[in-house]
Amino acid sequence: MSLIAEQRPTASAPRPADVAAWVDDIARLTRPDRVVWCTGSTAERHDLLQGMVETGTLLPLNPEHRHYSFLARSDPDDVARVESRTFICSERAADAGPTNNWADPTGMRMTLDGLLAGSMAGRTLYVVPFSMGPVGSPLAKLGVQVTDSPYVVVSTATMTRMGTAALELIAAGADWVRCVHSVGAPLAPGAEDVPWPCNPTKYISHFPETREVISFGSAYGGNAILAKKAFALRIASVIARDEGWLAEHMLLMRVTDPAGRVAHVAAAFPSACGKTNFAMLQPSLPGWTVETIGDDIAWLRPDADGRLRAINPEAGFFGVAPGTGPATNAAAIDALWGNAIFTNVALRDDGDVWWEGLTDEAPAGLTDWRGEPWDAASGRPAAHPNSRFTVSAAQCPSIADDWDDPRGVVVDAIVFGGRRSSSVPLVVEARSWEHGVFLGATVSSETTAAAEGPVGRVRRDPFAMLPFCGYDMADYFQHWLDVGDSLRRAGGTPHVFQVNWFRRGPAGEYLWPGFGDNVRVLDWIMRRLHGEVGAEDGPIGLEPRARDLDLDGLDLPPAALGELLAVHRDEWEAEAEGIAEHFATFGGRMPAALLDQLTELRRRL
Ligand code: GTP
Ligand code: SPV
Ligand code: MN
Repeated sequence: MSLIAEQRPTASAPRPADVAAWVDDIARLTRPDRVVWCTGSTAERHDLLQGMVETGTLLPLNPEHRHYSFLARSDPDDVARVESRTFICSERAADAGPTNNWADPTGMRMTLDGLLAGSMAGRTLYVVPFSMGPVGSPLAKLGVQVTDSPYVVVSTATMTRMGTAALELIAAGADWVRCVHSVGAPLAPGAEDVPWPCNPTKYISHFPETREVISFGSAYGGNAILAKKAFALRIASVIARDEGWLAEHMLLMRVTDPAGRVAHVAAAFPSACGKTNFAMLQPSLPGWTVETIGDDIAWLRPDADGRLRAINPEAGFFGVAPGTGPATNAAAIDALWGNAIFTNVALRDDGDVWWEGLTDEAPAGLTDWRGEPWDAASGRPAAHPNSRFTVSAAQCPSIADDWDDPRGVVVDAIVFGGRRSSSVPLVVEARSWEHGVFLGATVSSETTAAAEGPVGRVRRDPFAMLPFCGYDMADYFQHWLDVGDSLRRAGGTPHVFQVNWFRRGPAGEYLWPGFGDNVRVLDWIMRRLHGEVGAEDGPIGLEPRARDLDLDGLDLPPAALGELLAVHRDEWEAEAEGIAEHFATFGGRMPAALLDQLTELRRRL
């Protein structure tokens, strides 16, 4: 018998009345067999992991290869975020904007009440309190998730500061975000459970005015670990709008050059487009260091001195496994030595994990992510393209010593990137904050396996926030402009850059080596911050002169370099057309400053 059933909250843990009343309401609706308040203790995590091994949700890996780590195989129909089932239920449809699925909050609550009625029968309802950001930091926010998934509990324990400390702050009167999650798979008495309970009907619903999230039917990633995208981006972006800060889909890093100069960089790339890799970059240029602060989400807020300060609200990494290997991301590989949960990767016959890109050759005797013997000739990947690892940030060798400093770091540069085979050059700098906001508002990228749907289609993904902005995207653009105004009044705005590691040559090959060599772009950025290099004022921004890039030791044919930096007029006329169509979808809410930027782009072309 599982130890879970015997677990009881310690007598000292607070039970804030408002949380308790909310939990009671949900328990009355969902009818779990028991309610457990999580404390965040190691013993609690251990019991949950053991319980999941007993039910078959987790497979323990061979401890000789991977200390205290586990493999989860999801339902094959529950493998990524489902944007088509993600709803912003603002009181007015217009406030969700044209990029979100809006649903009437009253109707949605009725639908969800119907689905949640009895949905936790036979299961445990876990009460999971957490802090996004260092506990007690002025930049942090609190939340409580109730969930019937122990996998979500242990994932949240890794991804956030989960436990009693958060509850103590709530008991002392701090605001908190309500997150309700059910996999939607009630168990009849005596019925046998499946390893990955979920429901074909899925809803990930957000109520921005009341700061609530209700998610039904999925246990995967951002659909279920509600602290992450649902709270720290969708709800937080609304709170940030109201409070004058920014909740962003950004990595956060500290870069130090050979002269010892330090810069903090926040960079937005769409899902599975290289944030984790960039955040943990191992520089190929001597004398440089990159320290990781965050790999997916950053909260940025003007401080009392008018500087933009940022924290990573998370405490762990939920990283894309495929493509992560010793050559591309050694820091992530080292972080995964133990205490990790892998979801939908392949299993080796020696009890370790494997995925495409971990080694050049697939080992013999693999079991694929579905649990079937893998046949290389099948043409199917052994690991699901959106398979992930969940591991504590503190385990990452490149993590900054002070990554959890409650004061955060002052951001010097903001970078926007996307996955584009053509058109977008390696790097350009924005001429102004307004131009920087234009670069953010026009980010485009080929879609990846991080969300349901076709992969490789170019779409506009403004600020890499298309699936994550909790309100009207045009209002969000205006908010970025407003934050810039307040920073400027106080002294200055960060420099803004646009990058693209993914431009391809005639044979479809990547022109830029990427990964550790992306430090060469950081080098240019650093010298721009210090006013040491000039730039060409080109049609799309301030372009590097080839001679200013440090390409020492790089085997880059001149033609490839030329194409990496090229701005082709015909391609950009088409881009401008695409941007005009993109902006037109926002109608009258589109800020004039950005329409002016588009006019300026066309004039320069
Ligand atoms: P989410 O967690 O989904 O938000 O994604 P992410 O942006 O953190 O993605 P991640 O860093 O895990 O990137 C995943 C993919 O990008 C992998 O397939 C990597 O191999 C690829 N990638 C990352 N950096 C580079 C690069 O510099 N060049 C190239 N060509 N590919 C890269
Ligand atoms: C993303 O899709 O951008 C992720 C993974 O970071 S998830 O948490 O599932 O949203
Ligand atoms: Mn992400």
